Amino acid sequence: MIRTKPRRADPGTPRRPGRDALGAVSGLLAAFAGLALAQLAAAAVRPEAAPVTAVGGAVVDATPAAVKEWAIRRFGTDDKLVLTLGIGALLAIAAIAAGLLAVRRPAAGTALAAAFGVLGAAAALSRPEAAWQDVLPSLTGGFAAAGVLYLLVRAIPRPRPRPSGAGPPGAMDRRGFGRLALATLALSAGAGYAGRRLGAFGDAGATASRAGFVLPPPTVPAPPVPAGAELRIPGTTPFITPNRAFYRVDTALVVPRVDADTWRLRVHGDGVSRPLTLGLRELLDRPLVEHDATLTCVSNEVGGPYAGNARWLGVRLADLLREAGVRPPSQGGPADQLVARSVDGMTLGTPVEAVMDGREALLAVGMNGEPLPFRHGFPVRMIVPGLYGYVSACKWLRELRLTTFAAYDAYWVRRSWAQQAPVKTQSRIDTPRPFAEVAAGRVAVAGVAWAQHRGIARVEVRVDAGPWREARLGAADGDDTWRQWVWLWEAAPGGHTLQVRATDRTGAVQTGERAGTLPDGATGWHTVTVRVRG
Ligand SMILES: Nc1nc2c(c(=O)[nH]1)N[C@H]1C(S)=C(S)[C@@H](COP(=O)(O)O)O[C@H]1N2
Ligand SMILES: [Mo]
Repeated sequence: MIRTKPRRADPGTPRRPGRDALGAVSGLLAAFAGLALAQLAAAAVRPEAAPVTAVGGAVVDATPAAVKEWAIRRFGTDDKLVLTLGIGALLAIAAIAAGLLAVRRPAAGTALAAAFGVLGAAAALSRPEAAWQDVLPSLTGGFAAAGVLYLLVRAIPRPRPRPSGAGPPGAMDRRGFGRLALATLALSAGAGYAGRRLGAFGDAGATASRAGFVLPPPTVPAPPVPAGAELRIPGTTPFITPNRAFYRVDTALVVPRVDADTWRLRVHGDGVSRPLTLGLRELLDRPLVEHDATLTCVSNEVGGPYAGNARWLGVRLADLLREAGVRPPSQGGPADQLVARSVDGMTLGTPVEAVMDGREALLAVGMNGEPLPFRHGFPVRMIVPGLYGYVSACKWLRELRLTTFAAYDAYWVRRSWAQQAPVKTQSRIDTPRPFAEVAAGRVAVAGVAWAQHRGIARVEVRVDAGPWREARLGAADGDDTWRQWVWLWEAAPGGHTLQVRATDRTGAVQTGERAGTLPDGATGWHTVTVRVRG
């Protein structure tokens, strides 16, 4: 019998789309298997060496400041999630491409898969603090993906022009491919799960060291927060920011989990006559100071959320530096910059003069009565009242090096941010919210204002660019914290624009000139438009 037309359901019919679809599926499965095995390997080597984390970190480091600012504005604290999802999407596209290629040229397709492993390994090696073993997760993943892709593609049913003809070795029917695909999925899921368990096991020491860390009582307690600091206006930021609600800004795609029991701090560099290496217990042999201070990020736009206020507990940094023999530049010391380095290789440069001028610059271990949360730098971070976080607030601290601003640029300075960045006076309207609709009559306009280490002397509000009206201030809790403020507005129906400005205790009025966050912090008056119902 002569068949002129193949029947539609004939499984032996040579049809490209079917093979391409299975090739794409093979590519995705191979990528999944590779990532799962890489994750497992990273749990054994170092969490930061996982391929997506390493590539993500390299992308963060290479991102121009303007793009990073855009990402922070656009995605806020979700920027890390967006980055990871973006890398995942690109990887999926590459995996499909490798699968399609492998259907046609198995050697080329598998080579492409392996090449991604090499790319990940290169990214891992380029990270600060990288060691040679950091290539292992990506290489493991790349070669596993290549192997899986090769096996899967070989199992894709071949077009067989003669139903009786034997296929090439290794070719199976569709069910064979399906079984192999399922086995790959199961093994990858197993490897991924094992990786998570192993990761938790690897973090167990750090988790236990934090759980077992009892904050010593302060030698120098802070006075209680004055009762009047909290104005209790609905819709405003609380005076003390709970740790859970405290903003987080850092470049860490995996929060470093440092074991306090093995943590060491090294102090060395120019003008250090007695270099120090201290464990946590030794550090805490010194007097402990409690101090309230507001931390703000240079990336905070006018009216933005990257500000928080906490009660910190720690060792006076100036005393520790003096112990090491350091003198500030004003007393003839050779170093004007203190470079703090974290366990994940971040560097922040702080003026030695500011740290030693008498302000409560701390190596903090406590935040609002608990050990620092991992996200906020456990076991030890720096806090220097009056300076933006990126030039002072090193989390997961591990080294303090004395040098000069002329000799060394820290991480963000190399990315076009200013070397020196004292906090600019700012004020924010928390209520009413932008574009809110409020009833006519008395409306509480309220928020916070900050000018750390200078203090807030006055806050004024104006409506529709009219005269400035003085707001009522919450009680001051020193000069290093923000102050709440409220102004009662007799709101008339219609659309209105509210603006706020603060004056610091040196008498300087917050400038209305608008400037972006780059290179040393945004300026301008927070402006909120509202509608008042008649
Ligand atoms: N190790 C490390 N420390 C860091 C950073 C970082 O990326 N890595 N970011 C800094 C910046 S820009 C700010 S604003 C503060 C934010 O501290 P928080 O996340 O505890 O609010 O941490 C600073 N310390
Ligand atoms: Mo920041």
